[in-house]
Parts: sequence; structure tokens; C-alpha cells
Amino acid sequence: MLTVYSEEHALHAGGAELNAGALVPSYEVPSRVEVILARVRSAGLGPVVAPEDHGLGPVERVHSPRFLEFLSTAWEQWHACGHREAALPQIWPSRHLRAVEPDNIVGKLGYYCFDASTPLVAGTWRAAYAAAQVALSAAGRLASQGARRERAAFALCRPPGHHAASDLYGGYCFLNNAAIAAQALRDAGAARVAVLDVDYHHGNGTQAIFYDRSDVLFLSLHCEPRTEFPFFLGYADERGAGEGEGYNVNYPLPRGSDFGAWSEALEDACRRIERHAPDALVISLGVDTYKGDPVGSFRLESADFATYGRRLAQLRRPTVFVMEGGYAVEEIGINAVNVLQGFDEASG
Ligand code: FKS
Ligand code: ZN
Repeated sequence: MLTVYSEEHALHAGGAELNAGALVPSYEVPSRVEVILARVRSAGLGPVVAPEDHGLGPVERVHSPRFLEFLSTAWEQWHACGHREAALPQIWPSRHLRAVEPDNIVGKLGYYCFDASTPLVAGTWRAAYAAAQVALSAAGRLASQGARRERAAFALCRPPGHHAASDLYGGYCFLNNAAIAAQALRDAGAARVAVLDVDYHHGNGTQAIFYDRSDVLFLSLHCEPRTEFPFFLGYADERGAGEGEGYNVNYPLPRGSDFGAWSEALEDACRRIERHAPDALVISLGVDTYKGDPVGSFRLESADFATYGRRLAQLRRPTVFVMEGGYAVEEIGINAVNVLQGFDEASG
């Protein structure tokens, strides 16, 4: 399988997040993708290429212009106020307040960012932009003609994307790489797309982006939001709205779930994907479902990742894997590449 990777991810680094009342170094570190890249190479998964620059056009298909304007200038605004630490919000337009966009950068951070675990630093915009280009380049290879066409591709994105909505960032995510890829596939001629999110956390951003649409089916397997981040979306009764009714499917699973419970949900998701008959499939690939993950609570073993990679191949769809979470850095390469190798094996 082809991997798309950009070294610009490393520009997003050194930030802290609020954890149990203290600022701690972010769990979402550059070494995560370096370990995955090393495993891609040592396992002989396939060629690794740099992304092409598709520009902002396909990013604007998913994110609002004001949001992109904010993200691309936020560090400058923060820095101009004399701040040198990573930018984090500290007040939000919660219930009984008004969701206006203030002029002050502290107010703007709360307006555009939904949590206190997503530090924004000097290089964040460039890294997030590069990650979106990685996803677009991987998706582009599925839609290409001739020798460049791939049956599947791996977008080794960092920072991740599935918590980011059209005009909201958070959960370590700035631009929604998977949604940008899915929309690009639609725009390249795929009539129907499915996005399957297997990260431990609910893909609230992707859900919000496609909630009222029937052309993009969104399915997410994740830990019950009543007990886990992002808490305020990802419940089973969120089934889509308007045209999109029935095209949003959540599988909230109890804390501590093992592969037995997880793969039952996957099986149901696969059947629904088959019924949708998508022309392309996007997998939001988070491996924080691993038993050793410091952020998650699920109990998947490394071998389980290969097992479900094989199941995904049986869907027989052009597939782009978009990297999301996973914080057991030592095993992250094995786990992520196991999915891809399982997929390749069963693709024959
Ligand atoms: C410690 C609690 C962690 C934030 C969790 C974010 C999860 C991010 C992710 C992604 F794929 F986006 F990276 N709170 N402070 O794994 O879903
Ligand atoms: Zn996650």
C-alpha cells in the first residue's frame, strides 16, 4: 500500500494540555508518526511519497472561510499580545452565553476551539495544512487514472482531524483530514462515500460536517460519550437530519470493551456500508483502542488490528486510511501497520 507522509507535521510540537487540573506535555507528539513511518518502512508496506499541494480550495469545501482565516493567523494574534506559551482557550460560549465572535484573541480561541487539550503553536497552521494535503494526495491516488491509480492508500496525517468541524477545532484536531478526503472523492466523481471511524473517540467533527447529507454515510465505533471525551456528541440516537436521516450511525461501546464487543459493532457497520454501496471508503484510523493506550480504555491486542484490517478489505472498495489517534507510542507503528497489512493481505 502507498503511504503519503509530510515531514511538516513536526512544526506542530511542544504544546501543553490541561489534564486533571495541570498543564502537562501534550500526548499528541511528533514521534507518533515517526514511529509509524519507521514501521511502514521496516514492514515493507510499500512506497512512501510526499504530498502534492492541492491548495486551499478542497479544504474550503469542508471548512468555513472565517475559520480558516482564524486558524492561519491565530498564532500571530496570540504572539502580538506578548504571549510565548502555546495558545489555549480558557472561556467558552456555553449555555446562557452568546456565541458571538469577539475581537480579542482569548475570546476568539474560546469561540473556535471546544477544549483545553489542543495547543496551538507557531507551526500549527503549516502542519495542519500539510496534513490536509497528505489526505488529499492519498484520496487523489484512488481517483487517478492509469498507473497512478491505487486501490488503497495510507494518509499518515498529523495533527489528526476527526474532532474538527467546519468552524470548530479541538481534541488535538484542526482541519478534518478525513472529511476533506471524503469531500474530494465526492468532487472527483464518487456518487456515494462512506467514512468509517474506528478511533477510540467519537468523530464528532466528521459527524457534524456530514450530518444532513445522504451522499456521505458516517459510522463511528467509540467509547460511550457519557463516560469519555468528547462527552457532548456520539450517542446512539444521533442518526442524521433531513436528507441525512439514517446516514449517521454511532456505536458507543462501554469502557473497557474488548475485541469481541468491538468487532460485533464493526460487523454491523460493515453490513451497513455494503448496503450504502459506496464508490469509495475513508477509514478514520485511530489505534487508541489498543489495550496499552494511556488515553483509551479498550482492550484490543496488536493481532486484532490485522484481523479487522482483513475485514475492511472484504468490503472491496477503493479505500483511503487517514491516521487519527493512538498514544501508546512504542506500539503505535505495529498496530497501525497491522491494519494496513491485514488489508493488503486480504485484498489479494
Ligand atoms: C487528557 C484527556 C485527553 C483529549 C482526547 C483527544 C483524543 C484525540 C483523538 C484523535 F484521533 F483526534 F487524535 N483529552 N487530557 O485520539 O480522538
Ligand atoms: Zn482518539
